[in-house]
Amino acid sequence: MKDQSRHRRRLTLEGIVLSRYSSFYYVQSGNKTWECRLRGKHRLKKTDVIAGDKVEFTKVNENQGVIEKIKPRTTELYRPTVANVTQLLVVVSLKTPCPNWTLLDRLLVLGAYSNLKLIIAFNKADLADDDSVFLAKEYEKLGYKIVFTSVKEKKGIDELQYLLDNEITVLAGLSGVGKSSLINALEPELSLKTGEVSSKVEIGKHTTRYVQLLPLSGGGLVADTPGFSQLHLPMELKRQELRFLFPEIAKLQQDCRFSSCLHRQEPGCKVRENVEAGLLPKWRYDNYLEFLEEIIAQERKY
Ligand SMILES: Nc1nc2c(ncn2[C@@H]2O[C@H](COP(=O)(O)OP(=O)(O)O)[C@@H](O)[C@H]2O)c(=O)[nH]1
Ligand SMILES: [Mg+2]
Ligand SMILES: [Zn+2]
Repeated sequence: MKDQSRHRRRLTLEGIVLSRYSSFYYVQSGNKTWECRLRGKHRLKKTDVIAGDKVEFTKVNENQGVIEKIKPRTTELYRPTVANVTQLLVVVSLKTPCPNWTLLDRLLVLGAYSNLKLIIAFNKADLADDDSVFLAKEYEKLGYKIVFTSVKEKKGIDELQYLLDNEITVLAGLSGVGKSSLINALEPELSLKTGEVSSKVEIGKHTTRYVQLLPLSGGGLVADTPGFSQLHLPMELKRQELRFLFPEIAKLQQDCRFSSCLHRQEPGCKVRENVEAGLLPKWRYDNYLEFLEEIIAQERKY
């Protein structure tokens, strides 16, 4: 009798999983982080719950709880493994390291394919030269949300903050572009390690295991892992789908003579016409063709 009434008074809360360590899950709810375990051995498996999951948990004491239920996910990313991600923030440095435009386009394609909102932060604006700023601005014309930032001169940080509010954001970009510095500028208490500049893309097996979502004061969460660790295009991506992942190409789709136009050598291709007339950036089109060949080669293999 006594037990039952205690059971009835048990408080159920809702929260979001920030990280897992061994069999503990750190769940953010009501401005604090709860250390939770999973209910019973048979109902939920350890790997059923991932960072970003929205969960219901019952309170055990002021700091601990038991996860009872996972809510349906809106999105599910692998590498890094995060649920309910809403947007991808690609960080590009305008100098040291110099922008890699093909890598940027690849990341934008991957993000669009995962149905994520896309933001490009052009960082180290304090070091930028006119050429790279010019190219960066082209991305705005193409329809992307861009923001120029400088951690050094504290520029663009407020704007970035605003864009991350109430979103679950994963970061992507070369090592040394300033991802950790930007997160620190947004949330100084986090004091992430920064410093290394190299030309490597941050890839690593460990990134899949220890995903950690960092809470921002504006209610947003960011994955401290460098977003997409896999840079080859998804196996499932079909050659006919790629054209819809480049906004400027997608826009012209109906204007080509053939609705199936892949914008290579087809007659009456408006995309190629626009590129030749200088109305669309050539490097984007070249990257489109490069990715297209990659997909076609991939299709042939299987
Ligand atoms: N001049 C300048 N340097 C920056 C800026 N942002 C970051 N850095 C420097 O770039 C280096 C790499 O930064 P870090 O945040 O570790 O890059 P991450 O590898 O992408 O996380 C560090 O030495 C930073 O101090 C910036 O806006 N301007
Ligand atoms: Mg870093
Ligand atoms: Zn075409």
